Amino acid sequence: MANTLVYIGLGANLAQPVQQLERAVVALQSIKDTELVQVSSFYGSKPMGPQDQPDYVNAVAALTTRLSADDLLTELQQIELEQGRQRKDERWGPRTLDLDILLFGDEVIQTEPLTVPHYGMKVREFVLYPLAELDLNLVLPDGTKLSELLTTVPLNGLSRL
Ligand code: ROI
Repeated sequence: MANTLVYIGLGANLAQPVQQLERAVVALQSIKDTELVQVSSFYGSKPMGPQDQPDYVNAVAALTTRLSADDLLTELQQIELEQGRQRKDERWGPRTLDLDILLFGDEVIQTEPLTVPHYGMKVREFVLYPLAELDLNLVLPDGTKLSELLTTVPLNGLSRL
């Protein structure tokens, strides 16, 4: 399979989130048939969803992979589980580690486990600003420019750590 450029969103708000993300970055480097290309700064962000949970630490990583999107998802879920993620997590509740496939090349995927581009990415400051650090000229599969999204999505307290 050819190499695909993939963007992954990283998020954590429990059990020392900065360390969770640092550990996750190391784990990303050991995924088979995959190379870590770039990691954004880490950002502090206000919780989207229920407010009675700690602030998040978020980042975005770029990978190239020869895996399929499904196989990459399996690898990412394995890393989440190794870092104590409880799969029964309430929807939009706190988590030790969340790894989301934001973009998988320019593919549009709508299967049971996987929606790519990530359904929330266009409105989430904690995705868009770290992504812009990696490639401000990024264009989504539907033609939307990242630089345009940034003008419509405020920082909402997002801060580079
Ligand atoms: N809020 C922030 N700030 N960062 C996240 O990564 C994040 N992830 C989630 C929900 C619960 C929607 N809120 C979040 O899954």
